[in-house]
Amino acid sequence: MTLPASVRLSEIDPSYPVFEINHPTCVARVALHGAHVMSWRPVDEEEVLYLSPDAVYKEGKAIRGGIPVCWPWFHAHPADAAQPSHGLVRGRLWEFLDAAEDADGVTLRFGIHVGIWNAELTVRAGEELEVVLESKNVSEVPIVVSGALHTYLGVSDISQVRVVNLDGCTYLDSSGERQNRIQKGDVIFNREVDRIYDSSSSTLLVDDLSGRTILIEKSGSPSTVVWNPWAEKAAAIADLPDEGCLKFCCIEAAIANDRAEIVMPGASHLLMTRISVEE
Ligand code: TA6
Repeated sequence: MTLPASVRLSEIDPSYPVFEINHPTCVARVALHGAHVMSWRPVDEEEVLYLSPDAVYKEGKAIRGGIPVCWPWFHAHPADAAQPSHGLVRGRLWEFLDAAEDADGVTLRFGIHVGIWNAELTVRAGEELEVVLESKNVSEVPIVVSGALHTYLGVSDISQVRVVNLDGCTYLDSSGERQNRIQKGDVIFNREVDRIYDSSSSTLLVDDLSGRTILIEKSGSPSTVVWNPWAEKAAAIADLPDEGCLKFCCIEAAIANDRAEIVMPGASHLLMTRISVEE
């Protein structure tokens, strides 16, 4: 495997390879399991993503933090409760396709094939982080695809952050009894938040304590998921420390199951998220 000068292959253990990027623009790590971005920061910034110190690194288990790739469905399988939550690929070993670098950053490409499902994931890490999931239909019949780029963004204190630009959007509130609601103003966090917004627009994560604002752009995504489990649910998540829920907010470029894309034979669907730190 030939890698550009700014990419080095390391391992968490011999069966768990990780691409380490040290480029003039950014520092990042991407695991081959799940094609999972574990960390990323522009070179003169603090880490942008949250990675649980209790994350488990083993085949079949998704890393808690970073950017899990949930695909080819979001959350519960729409028809078969026996299928795993959030799809089939977040804990699997992907194939490394290639890597390249230029003055603006590093591009890594990964591929996966599970039954009728084929995808490619492109990670472009530089001053911005861009992740593109391409669902490719190489079969003879239409396929139905949903999913999410389930981004965990690090925050100073969850009670001090706001998510901006969802005002007026309808959403499915999945905390407690599922209900449809309308967002009024910014999203704030003072209890569990588990919401699927009807929105294909960008959002901003404003961290009032640290003074940092993160811009989350996206495309190919009719749903924005915002999630923080809050203390009680977090306590039941084994790979998250008790205080972990204070330190992240998930903002996910998603395709909810009821907004699933039909991909025709020979066609592709692109789901993209782009993250940058606002000046
Ligand atoms: O995207 C939000 C969500 O679906 C929540 O309902 C919550 O369960 C979360 O993802 C994490 O799921 P996981 O399977 O990674 O524990």
